[in-house]
Amino acid sequence: MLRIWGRVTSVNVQKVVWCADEIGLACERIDVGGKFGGNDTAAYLAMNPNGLVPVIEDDGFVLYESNAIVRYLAAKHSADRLWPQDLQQRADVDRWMEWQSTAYTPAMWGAFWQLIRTPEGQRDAGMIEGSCVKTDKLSAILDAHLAARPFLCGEEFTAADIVVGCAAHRWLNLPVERVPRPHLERWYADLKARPGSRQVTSQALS
Ligand SMILES: N[C@@H](CCC(=O)N[C@@H](CS)C(=O)NCC(=O)O)C(=O)O
Repeated sequence: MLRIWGRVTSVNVQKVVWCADEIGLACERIDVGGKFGGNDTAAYLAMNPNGLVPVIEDDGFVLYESNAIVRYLAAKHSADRLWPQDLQQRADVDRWMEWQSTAYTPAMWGAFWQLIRTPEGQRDAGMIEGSCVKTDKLSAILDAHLAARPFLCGEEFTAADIVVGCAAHRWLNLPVERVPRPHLERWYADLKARPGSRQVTSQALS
């Protein structure tokens, strides 16, 4: 059975949990990281020397890096759906996955860290503001893109919707004033209605 190490409050663990649920894969998840600790033991570092979550083990194969894990699971179990076989369609999915990990999630990190993980009174208002401005600019790109299609890569839900969806869950639930982005909000509501997303989209930010 697939094993996932990582606390489900981590956005990177959420991607893997959601992907496994979309596929309908039975898995065991072990709480590691954050308040659970356990990611600095020799055994854990042997699986991921970075000491970060998530890590998976699948029939003896160990893998870390959340987007690599999502690609692996999607290619193995859902090559017709989550990870398209057509080269250009797959590159489109891959592009949005890169965008999530290199642009969207890093942009919102400051606001998330300050508002959710930093006690009130110690928060850096400038960092929150800067992070929100950057994230809104990127959200405007998503919004315009989603105005023309139901999912990120067209008519079908793919792995791109999972990883960008996890980031959008974080952004749309931060206690900040956001510019209304109706297409982004419609897409997120559609994702939220999917049974596969529930372990993620029902989570309060923490
Ligand atoms: N690029 C890595 C980043 C992993 C990462 O930064 N994980 C964070 C949680 S989101 C972590 O392990 N933090 C330490 C902890 O939870 O104790 C990935 O996508 O898997």
